[in-house]
Amino acid sequence: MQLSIVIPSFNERNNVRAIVDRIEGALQGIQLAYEIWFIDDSSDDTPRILAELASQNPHVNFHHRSAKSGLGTAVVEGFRRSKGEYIVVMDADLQHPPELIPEMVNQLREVSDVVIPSRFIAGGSDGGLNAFRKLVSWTARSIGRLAIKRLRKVTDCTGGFFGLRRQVVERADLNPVGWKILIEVLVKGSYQSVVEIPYAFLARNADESKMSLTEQWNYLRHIFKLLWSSAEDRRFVLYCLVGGLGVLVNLAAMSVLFYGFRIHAVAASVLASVIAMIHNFLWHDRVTWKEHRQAGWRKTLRMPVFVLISLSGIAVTALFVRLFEVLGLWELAGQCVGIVAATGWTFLANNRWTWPRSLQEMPDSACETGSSQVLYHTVQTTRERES
Ligand SMILES: Nc1nc2c(ncn2[C@@H]2O[C@H](COP(=O)(O)OP(=O)(O)O)[C@@H](O)[C@H]2O)c(=O)[nH]1
Ligand SMILES: [Mg+2]
Repeated sequence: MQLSIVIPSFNERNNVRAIVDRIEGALQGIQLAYEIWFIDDSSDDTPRILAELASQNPHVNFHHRSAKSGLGTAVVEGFRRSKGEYIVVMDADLQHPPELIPEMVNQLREVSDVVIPSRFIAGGSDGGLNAFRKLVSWTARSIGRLAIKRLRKVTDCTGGFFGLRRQVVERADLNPVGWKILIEVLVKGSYQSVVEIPYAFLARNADESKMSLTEQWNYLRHIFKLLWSSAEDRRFVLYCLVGGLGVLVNLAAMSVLFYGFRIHAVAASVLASVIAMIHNFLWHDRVTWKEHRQAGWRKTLRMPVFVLISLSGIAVTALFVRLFEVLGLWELAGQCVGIVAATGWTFLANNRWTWPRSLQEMPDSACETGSSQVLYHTVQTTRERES
């Protein structure tokens, strides 16, 4: 079997026939052995229609699960049951055009391990959503791309339309929370290249969207779970937590020194900052960058380098305050922006110079044992290429 098309379905009685017809039309005349797998959780008569379709059409298979166990696990079940060398995952409601499948298979055959039709590259569009859902979708994508390195270069990581070579997921322990199976595949799969091709996401063909607030919540849980399972992605969150804790330590130390020991305010302030800096250093050394252990002379450099970088962070913050002052803006806002910028800068600098990866280091987690260098690229539409 060359191609398996996996379709999760829930109460899509008015769509399943149409999507099979469209897929058959799209693959007509192409020499390709393929199967269609519906993984269905419906509570209406969709399973009856699927059984009918399967009896009439040898390409169609379906598995009905008695409980509504979620879109993500339905796709994993589809991976398990299907046999194709290439897999395409798509929704049942025709928001994902089956006419793109031949191009996706071409990409998988000749170019890339993973192919993602994208609404957000030149030639693509997401006309299928109203303004509110576009905003929600943009926010969700941005959170995912900010939090997780492997999603950063993918413009459409939250859509349910993608293709892959089977070996990408063959050995991956997929355990998605909720709907966004693609982010699970991108984080846990083994692949060397991802290509995005443009497409127009259209309005639903029939029946209703099953998206809900619970699913948005599940998405955040999923992102957090993936982020926490990767030392590399977890690091920035830990860095911010330690920094926040450091502020509390700073204030507590200042209170004790100034009110308790009656030390001069300026001296107490400087001492409190030094104590906080040491506190932060120890946490970062033992927890935040614990995988980046150094040996020999490199080890003794950590503390002075950390102090220098912390001082440069103070300078960055002050620079922003000065900039806001010059522009006639509120200085306190400048301080806030400065703190954000300094946090980003000092994190990157510490990652690079205080705790650089040592050569003997083990991969950070199981998630990172796959390909470390992934090639990302996009292609233009056929129309654009011809013109
Ligand atoms: N098997 C299964 N499929 C589901 C479930 N929830 C949604 N789906 C299917 O997942 C696809 C995407 O859902 P849809 O309602 O179109 O979401 P939207 O496009 O984000 O509005 C459709 O094919 C649904 O039928 C579920 O719990 N189980
Ligand atoms: Mg849909």
